Parts: sequence; structure tokens; C-alpha cells
Amino acid sequence: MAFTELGLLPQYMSLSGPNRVFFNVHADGLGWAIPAALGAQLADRNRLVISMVGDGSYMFTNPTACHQIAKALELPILIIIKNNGMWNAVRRSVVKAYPDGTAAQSNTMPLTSLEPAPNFSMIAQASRAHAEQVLNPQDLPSALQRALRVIREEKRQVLLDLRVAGCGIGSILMDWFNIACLVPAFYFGGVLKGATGAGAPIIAIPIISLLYDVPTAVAAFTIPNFPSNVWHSWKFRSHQTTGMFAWAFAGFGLLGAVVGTTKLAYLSPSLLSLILSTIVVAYLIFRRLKSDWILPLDTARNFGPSVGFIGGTLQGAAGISAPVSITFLNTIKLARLTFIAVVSMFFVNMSVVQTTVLASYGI
Ligand SMILES: Cc1ncc(C[n+]2csc(CCOP(=O)(O)OP(=O)(O)O)c2C)c(N)n1
Repeated sequence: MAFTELGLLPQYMSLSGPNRVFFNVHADGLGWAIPAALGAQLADRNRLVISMVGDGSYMFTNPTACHQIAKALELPILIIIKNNGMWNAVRRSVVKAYPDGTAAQSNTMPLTSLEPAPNFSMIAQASRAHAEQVLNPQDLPSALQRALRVIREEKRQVLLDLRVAGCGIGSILMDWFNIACLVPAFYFGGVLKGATGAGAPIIAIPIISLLYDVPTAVAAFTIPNFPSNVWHSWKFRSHQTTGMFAWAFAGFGLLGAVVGTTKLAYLSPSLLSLILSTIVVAYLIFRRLKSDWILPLDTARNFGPSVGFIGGTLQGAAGISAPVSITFLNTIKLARLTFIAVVSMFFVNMSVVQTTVLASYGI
């Protein structure tokens, strides 16, 4: 006889008569399946009574009271916890209701994790239960055999805590997978930056935002961005342009970054992803079609502040300013080292704004 909350699949069971499986109504209160199993065991002490619950449902049961009464009345029920380390039903409902919402887009949905997992076996053992954690599927048959032996021969309650997919171990593997993808993202971004003086974000930000989200990608990238650009600005300072051009470009970029970074904190994740992908695609198309534009430096000086401001806004909101900033500098046809000096000064300003504003928003 089985009592279950959320997720028992009768089609995988051979049921040979009535009164074998009992579900509670899904909209009902969690915490029913173990007390119900205790009542059934009390009614028929010779029957095998199993209670199957999720880890969240188990906590709703008031387990200490249940194990205590199982011991006090010698009710040898078998409790099986399907432990996925989270309130998955809650996560699923949120994703269905708000597929584009902040919670659905985040890598770890807030308030759904049950990690760090409590040691449920110890709760059961406190009332003399036989309790085991089962970490690998191949260990399950032997754990079930031991459970049946204890129930039949010792007349003791048993708890099996089964770690199943979606639990912390799975998310740890996911983290390692993400890290494995981040290494080439940063590496190739860095190679491009080292070779050309710019362009790292155009490789790294889209990859990071696919694994996490746009704000995380932008915030993560400000960290390597700052020292590399300070280093380039300093190293190539003697190649800097004359007059106020670089200062105006970078200064208005800084103002734009304040505006853009504020947008990053407030715009919806899907809109930010759309902006990011549009920027990348527009940049690639523009580079393909208009690679031969030339703008004399003296004319460019007039546009420096406004282009810097727009570039800064894009940098702040999406982490990528290249379509505006780099394209603009490319059309001036600066010498390579002068280009690096100007663009690095621009990015130093961006990074200062981004790190301080993002930190103040807690991103
Ligand atoms: C008393 C009560 N509170 C809240 C709910 C809403 N609710 C339905 S399923 C669920 C999460 C169950 O988590 P778990 O048992 O770990 O199973 P999972 O969803 O992870 O498979 C919650 C909180 C409920 N049904 N009953």
C-alpha cells in the first residue's frame, strides 16, 4: 500500500487490486502522506505500507512527530524521499506563469532551493529508524532489500533518502559545465583584446549571458576589463591623441555608462537579451558592409562627446559598446597604438562606473 504526494507514476507499478495507491489532491496540503501511512499501518500491521514524498513535502510533514509516533506505536512504515534539493513544483509553476520573468531567467531560482540539504536520515535515526541515503541508482535495489528485511524482521520504520536529478549534485555539475565554457570565452576575448586593443566583450559577453543572464555577464566582465584597460592606457599613454579628443570621448562615455548601467538594473532580462543580440548582429552586418568609411580626426573631434555618450550607454546596458565606439574609432584610422590608447582610456572610465553602479544595485 503506497501513500504519495506529487509524482508517483502508477504506470510503472503492477497493481493487483484495490486500495493499493493513495494520492492527496494536488491543491491539497503537503505533509499528508506520512501521517496517512501511519494510520494505514495502524489499521493493518502486517501490510507493507510505503510513503513516498519529495524532500520539501517531507519537511511539511512535521517529521520528528511522525518518526516519534512510528517508534512509539511500533509502526514499521517505509518512507522514501525523492530528494531533488528543491521545491521543484514551485519552480515549475513560476516558469510556466512568468517564462520571461527574472526568476525564470536566473540560473538559480530564488527561494526554490533546499540546499544545503538537511540530513534527513539523522531526523529518522533520532527515533531509532533504520535510515540510509542512496546516492547512486545502482545502490537502490540492495537498499530496498535491506529496508524490507528491517521492516519484516525487526518491525522497525525505515527511511530511504534518494538523491535524484535536479539536486545539488546536478547543479554542481552544471556549475562546472558553465566554468568549462567560461574559460574559452574569457581566453579568446583576451586574445582579441591583446591583439587589437579591443573587442573582448563582443566574444565573451554573449557567451556568458547565454550561461547566466545579461546583468551577470556585464558585471562579470567589468572585473577583467578594468585592470587590462588601465594597463593598456598607461603603457600606450605616449601615443595618446593630442588635445581633448580622448578625454571628451571617454568623459561622455562615462556619463553614458551611468545611464546605461541604470537601465541594466531595471530593464527586463528578455529585453536586455534582445538589445544584446541586436547590437552584435548590427555590428557584424555593419563591419561587413561599411569597412571602408574614413573620418578625419579633426571632424571626428566634433562627434567625440556624442558618440562616446551613446557607446557608454550601450556598454552600461549590454556590456558591449564596440558597434558604436570601435566603429567610430576605426573610421578615424588612428595608428594602432593610438587607437589602443584612446579605446583603453574609454574603457577605464566605463569600468569605474560599471563596478561602482552595479555594486550599489547589488548586481
Ligand atoms: C501546505 C502546503 N503548502 C504549500 C503547498 C504548495 N506546494 C505544492 S508542491 C510544493 C513543493 C513540493 O516540494 P517537494 O516535495 O520537494 O517536491 P518537488 O516539487 O521538488 O518534486 C509546494 C510548496 C502545498 N501544496 N501545501
